[in-house]
Amino acid sequence: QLKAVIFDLDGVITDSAEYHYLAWKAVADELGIPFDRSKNERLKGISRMESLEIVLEDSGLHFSEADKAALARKKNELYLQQIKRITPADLLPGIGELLHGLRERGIAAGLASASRNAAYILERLEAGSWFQAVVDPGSVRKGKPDPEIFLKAAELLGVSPRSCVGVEDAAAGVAAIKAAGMLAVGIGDARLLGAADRVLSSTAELSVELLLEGFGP
Ligand code: G16
Ligand code: MG
Repeated sequence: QLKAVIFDLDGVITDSAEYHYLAWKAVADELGIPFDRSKNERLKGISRMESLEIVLEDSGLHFSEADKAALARKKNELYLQQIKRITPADLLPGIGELLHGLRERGIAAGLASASRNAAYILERLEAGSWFQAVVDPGSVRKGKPDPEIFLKAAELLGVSPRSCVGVEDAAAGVAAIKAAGMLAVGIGDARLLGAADRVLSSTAELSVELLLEGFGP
């Protein structure tokens, strides 16, 4: 029986994944490092500092820890400039209706975002009250693709991972959901999210009925 749906934030609840890309792109451009959308794909769901390592790999550039911290801070400042403009109209298509439908049926909603800005984004979207549990990424030892953040969300909601569906736009996130023993719905390119039980090209295709399908009659 479906008891909870655990959502990723960036790229699922709102399109902040695009803002992460733009901010990393600006940092990479300034350093003269090649960075494109295919490389950006690898940063999705990955923590800020791990993302920086991926941006810097193969650049031949070496930075001290203090310089790396400054680059990560710069990226976050650029990112914050973008996300402060988020309004409730920036919920991705179908997400508001889905959260509504879940509540009507007594199915819980949880948030498993690697972003330290997740609470602020939920506030901007005025969507915080729809989630019965929001995992603090600072409390998670291993990031996606480790299942820890999804398991933590299930634990906070008091449900078994077997009765959860996870929704993700990143390959690392889908891997985390599967490793947690949950059903995975991927949003995006099926070639990148093939490990998911179901891949949808857009959040607009999400519905309570579709999520219930994975649990049989
Ligand atoms: C998100 C993004 C990642 C980002 C990470 C950390 O995770 O997908 O690209 O690097 O959060 O974000 P921040 O720098 O805001 O702490 P998710 O799990 O919501 O997709
Ligand atoms: Mg994401």
